[in-house]
Amino acid sequence: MNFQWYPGHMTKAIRMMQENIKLIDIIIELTDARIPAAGRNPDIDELGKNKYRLIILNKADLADPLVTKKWKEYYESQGFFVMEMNSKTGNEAGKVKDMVQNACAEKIERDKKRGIVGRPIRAMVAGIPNVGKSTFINKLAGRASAKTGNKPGVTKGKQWISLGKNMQLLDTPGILWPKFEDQTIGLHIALIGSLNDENIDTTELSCELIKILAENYPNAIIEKYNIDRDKLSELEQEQYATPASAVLSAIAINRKCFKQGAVPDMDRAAALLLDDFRNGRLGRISLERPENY
Ligand SMILES: Nc1nc2c(ncn2[C@@H]2O[C@H](COP(=O)(O)OP(=O)(O)O)[C@@H](O)[C@H]2O)c(=O)[nH]1
Ligand SMILES: [Mg+2]
Repeated sequence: MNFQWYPGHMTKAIRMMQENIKLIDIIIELTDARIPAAGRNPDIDELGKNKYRLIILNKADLADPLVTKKWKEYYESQGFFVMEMNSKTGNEAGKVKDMVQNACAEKIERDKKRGIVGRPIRAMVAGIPNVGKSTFINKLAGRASAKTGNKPGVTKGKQWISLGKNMQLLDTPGILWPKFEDQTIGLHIALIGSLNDENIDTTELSCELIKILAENYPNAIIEKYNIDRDKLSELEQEQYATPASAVLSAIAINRKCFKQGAVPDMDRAAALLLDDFRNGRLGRISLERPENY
């Protein structure tokens, strides 16, 4: 499969970040806990090389907790401050503020020696579209101050949100467009639903998901859709069937998605499977493991 992103957006977003980055002490970078590697744009390391760094493994409620723990250790070993988070509940918002103060301790100490006391730490949130930046900012601010939704918000004037007396947050997050350095990255971003499905063959996409799950979560689909293993073997014998398409047929049968003539409707089954996966209804699943990076 082939995945692309319109490159025009990228230069504009990077320019915006280069301007804003001068104003801040720390970058709070959000990445999706299900795809912590593909969900980061590596340009941020160059952009933020003189800044304190905090990585938020967001949507941790949808990811495999054991794998998320390994990712936390992985990024910590690279010198980042790391936290896992569910921005929808925002329960960890207080902890984020504490961690920002910790991450910037050196600077706070340096300020103190110069007689500067009580100057708030300035932070910017950054991440790829749909990772949860607006939701995160709202929860940190404790009110609906940033636009949420599936499209990146409209930029207005530069505004700071005060988070107590110790911290200020730029209300416009830095949008990092994903970098499709290899097709696995594009695939993973498409699977979590952060690429527009309109231009993607979702049936093919769902077969890729089936292959990944078969390897790492072999029971997730079988259990969710009550699939009988003998029936599955039967479907695999059909003409043109592949192991993945047979699973998709079985899902169609289980969910009673049929076209005329009682033919399993693969497209509807694919849409259903992707939707169930993206909303955590197949369980907490991680698509990437630090061992492979
Ligand atoms: N399950 C879950 N969903 C989240 C989380 N954070 C954000 N979302 C959802 O992800 C979608 C995109 O969020 P948004 O804040 O608009 O992303 P942005 O494009 O980075 O600003 C929305 O539907 C949010 O409700 C999270 O931690 N867990
Ligand atoms: Mg947004």
